[in-house]
Amino acid sequence: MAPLFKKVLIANRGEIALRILQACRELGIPTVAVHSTADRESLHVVYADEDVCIGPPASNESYLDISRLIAAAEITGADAVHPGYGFLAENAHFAEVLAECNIKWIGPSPDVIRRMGDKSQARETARAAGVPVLPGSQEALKSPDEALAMARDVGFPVILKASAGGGGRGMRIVHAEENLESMYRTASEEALKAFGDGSVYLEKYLTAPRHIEFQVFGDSFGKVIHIGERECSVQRRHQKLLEESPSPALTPELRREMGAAAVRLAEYVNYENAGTIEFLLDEDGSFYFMEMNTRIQVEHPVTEMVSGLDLVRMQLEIAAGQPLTVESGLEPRGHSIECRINAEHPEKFTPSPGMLKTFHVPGGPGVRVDTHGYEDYVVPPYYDSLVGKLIVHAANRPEAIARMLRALEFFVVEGIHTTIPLHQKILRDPVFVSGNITTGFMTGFFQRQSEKPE
Ligand code: MV4
Repeated sequence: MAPLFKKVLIANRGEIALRILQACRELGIPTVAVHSTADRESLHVVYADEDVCIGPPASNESYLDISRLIAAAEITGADAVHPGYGFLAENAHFAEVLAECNIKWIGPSPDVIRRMGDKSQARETARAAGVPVLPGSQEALKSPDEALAMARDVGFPVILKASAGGGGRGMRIVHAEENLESMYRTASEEALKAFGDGSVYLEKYLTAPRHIEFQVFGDSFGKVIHIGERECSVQRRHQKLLEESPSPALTPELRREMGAAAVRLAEYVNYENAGTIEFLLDEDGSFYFMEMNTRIQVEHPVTEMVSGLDLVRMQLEIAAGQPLTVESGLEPRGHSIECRINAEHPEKFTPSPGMLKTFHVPGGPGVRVDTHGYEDYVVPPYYDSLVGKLIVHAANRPEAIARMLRALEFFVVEGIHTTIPLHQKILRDPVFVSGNITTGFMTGFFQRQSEKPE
């Protein structure tokens, strides 16, 4: 059979560029790597069939420069582009320009990207699709007075969120009326600075929810499925540290209910390709739509481990016009955990770029390492500090924790600091082990650590 595409250009770097390249290779699709001058020695460049240098280290002049990416696609004859995550993955304009150039975008339509990219509009879309949302504003707020009236209506605490945001920037939790006006102003200013859009909306704030997200897929024939959930409550400064699937909180009934809600929303917007629907799950079992991500995510491997599917391969197949061949409602097989291995100082959480003087990756049963790192590779200081992801799969959660502790011990990195020691402490934390993890987990974890007798 002819390959799905003539040539796929991978508009990304690091471990995800390598992950996409692996999927293309298995499907017999030739690949083009693009790279900045800082990434010449990166593995995605080494393994790609062709590579194009697209500019200096600064992302704005390389991985974020649409004209350079289009030029790279044109000179290599690529007929499709996979954006990975981050960079231009949720840039509707890039998707439009590619369409104009007759290059297939491996992702959802520009209209859906735009609609879900505005978080306040996404909330309204979820409500219209019959998916529960928290009490709050229907549209972006127009004034501090409107915010105050709305907050009184839903009751404190409330949370202000940037419409153009996501991931915590321009976000403020407000516990009392007297703080609302000033926090509204600072949230809006922060959003304007960060996203060029100062719009802010408001929701009732849940104090101890779980962050649970559903993997969805749609094909070009209108079929939409979900592939279960990921538990992502272990975050620090709105950066996920560790993810798992299934969530220890979900019963098969709740999984069916939340999965059906996720599918309903994706169907409502005629979603095509891979997407993620984020929910907050309250202690009483109620769940609420939070955001939709219109890309493949960093944590997709835990879904792959418990479903046995190759999500990147599915993205390529769908973009090439093939139908989905799996159904919703797969029971998760065993348990999977992912630890993000970041080049950063374990206590200060500041970046720790530099040369990997030793880089021994673990292996053995149920262990997967997604990384672009190797011995003597230099982690450049210009990009995200993720150097790899360690993923384990085992029969159940306790065995997955034990397997992850073993794999972390056998993951030897010298030359830079990493999050490996932090993960070892988290996996031994009694609250983590109990599975009773909420968005406040890391705050409580650091308190327990500081109280520990040494
Ligand atoms: C919330 C919330 C509670 N109630 N929204 C949104 C962006 C995300 N990174 C954090 N967000 C939250 N939105 C309402 N209405 C709590 C959080 C939140 C959180 C969510 C997941 C994991 C860690 C978190 C830490 C603080 C706040």
